[in-house]
Amino acid sequence: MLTNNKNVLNWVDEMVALTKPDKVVWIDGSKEQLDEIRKQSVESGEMIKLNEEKLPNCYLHRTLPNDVARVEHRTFICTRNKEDAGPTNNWEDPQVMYKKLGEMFDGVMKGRTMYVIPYLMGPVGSEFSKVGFEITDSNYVVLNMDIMTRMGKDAIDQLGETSNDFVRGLHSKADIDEEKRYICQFPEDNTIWSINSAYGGNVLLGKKCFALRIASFQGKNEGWMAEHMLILGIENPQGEVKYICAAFPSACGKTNLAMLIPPEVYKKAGYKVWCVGDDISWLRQGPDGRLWAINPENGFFGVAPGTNLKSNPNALHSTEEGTIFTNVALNLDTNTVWWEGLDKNPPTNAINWKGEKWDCTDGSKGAHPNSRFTAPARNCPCISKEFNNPQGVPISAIVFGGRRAKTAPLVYQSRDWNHGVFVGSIMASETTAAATGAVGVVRRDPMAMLPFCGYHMADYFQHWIDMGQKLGDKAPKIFNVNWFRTDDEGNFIWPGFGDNLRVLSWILDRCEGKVDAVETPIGFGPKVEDINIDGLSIDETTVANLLNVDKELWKEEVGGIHEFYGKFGDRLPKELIAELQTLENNLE
Ligand code: GTP
Ligand code: SPV
Ligand code: MN
Repeated sequence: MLTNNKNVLNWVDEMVALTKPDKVVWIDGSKEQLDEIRKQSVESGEMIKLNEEKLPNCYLHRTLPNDVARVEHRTFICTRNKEDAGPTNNWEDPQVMYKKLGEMFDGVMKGRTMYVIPYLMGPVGSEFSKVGFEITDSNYVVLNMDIMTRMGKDAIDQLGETSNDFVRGLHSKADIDEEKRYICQFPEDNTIWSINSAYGGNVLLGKKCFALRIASFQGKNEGWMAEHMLILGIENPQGEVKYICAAFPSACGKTNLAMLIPPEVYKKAGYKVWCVGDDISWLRQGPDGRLWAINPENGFFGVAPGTNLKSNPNALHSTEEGTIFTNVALNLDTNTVWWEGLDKNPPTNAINWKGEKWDCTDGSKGAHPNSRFTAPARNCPCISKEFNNPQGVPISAIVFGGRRAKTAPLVYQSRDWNHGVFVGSIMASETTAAATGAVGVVRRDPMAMLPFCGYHMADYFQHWIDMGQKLGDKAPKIFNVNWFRTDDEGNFIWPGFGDNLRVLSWILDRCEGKVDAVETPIGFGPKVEDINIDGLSIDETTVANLLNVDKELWKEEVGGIHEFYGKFGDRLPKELIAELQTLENNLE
């Protein structure tokens, strides 16, 4: 036991009585303890130790083929009133769910070790950080939580001896039975129960379950925001750094944007990019009235496929030490890892993500499309010096974006905060492999929070509007981007990745009032000549195409927005209805 806090001890006792483990181990975060767990995991085959010279302290883990992504259809928000979960969440009554899962958790850890993991979301010593405990029977969870959070004593110290303000997470792999898989949030009790998965976002309870679903609910009640947003800093040649938060749906480019390498012309001019976070932001109004962000996480749970020295060298370098790879291919000749898009030389002597001998010429994939790396933030060559700053960083712009083959232009700016909330609320994006289900289907995903909002989505929109009221003229400017427009052959038109800085520069120039814009039916767009294409192979005609707002497509879009908004009935803020009306008028 690491603490005398009775609230923690009583809860752990209850969970021990329920799950009946053979042994209880409190995780203090010490190297000796973690080394022992790593050793056991290698002995049991749960993890494979990789080449110590090429990838020191790195491991490979494979999950079952039925357990490779978040499961949105089995994720529940359990509030006492069904209404409070809203039309976009699965709901069950908390008493019913506790009973149902209670039966499944009863005795589930017999013959197993229970780990009790204290962890902190947010920088040590920050008044914005929050404490969680995760109880789990998975070594993989312990070792991933060590990378993704500040684990052990820091969390115990932050909680103190008497506080009851911590999130109670219970996880068991159980039988990894997908028919009995449940990811349940009880926002009114600060509680998360997850069973029958051993994969990423389903089981690393500090991440989506706490830092988004529970925290969004806390934020609404406490006057702050928990968002699915990266945080990056852009340093100009004068050495000033401005910070941007960006919300894109899963597997739509947050990690890539957060660590981008400036294109040559920007590098030469003296621009630098600093990563504060790649997935989640907690945002509050600071004493100066501006909006400030912290990254609650301590590592990156990033998409492996497509990550390479050209697309995202900073992410790749982050994985060179102390990293856990999940569901990638194993190169048997070198005992290193490989995934699609890493390089053009797939290993000829290899094991695929399913653990089978893999023939790279037979058209099958070596790595799962949602294979991931869990890498410590400290490894990232461009990690911001503010990463551990308890105050966080002040935000100049908020950027929304998704994967849209046609409708959304490369970039546009909202007319004001409420219009920006509207722009976020109508986000739509093609689905990706980050969740189970069909890939490439366009769906509404407001603020990239559809799978992560822990309460009624219309109340969430209202909360955004309220935050804008509080921030007044200190509020960040709000933009929308789309890196994924395609030509008639289906190829991406915009080069993307590092070149996205060209768009971010326009965004910052707008924030500083340094550049004009053109008014379009959907908001302010750049003048073609204001997107710097120096050093790119595309010309101004292509840029004009990328910026084009097709009125006919947008009229269709309005139909989809009406349908989506229809779900929320009276609870939808009237400000958003007015914005939709304005859009319709502008399209006439
Ligand atoms: P989660 O971790 O699931 O939240 O994903 P993410 O939003 O961090 O996405 P990530 O940066 O890992 O990118 C996902 C996929 O999008 C990868 O396959 C990238 O190669 C691709 N991608 C990222 N940025 C761009 C871009 O600017 N253009 C294009 N065409 N593809 C991109
Ligand atoms: C996402 O799907 O947005 C992720 C991966 O960041 S997971 O942690 O599995 O949710
Ligand atoms: Mn994510």
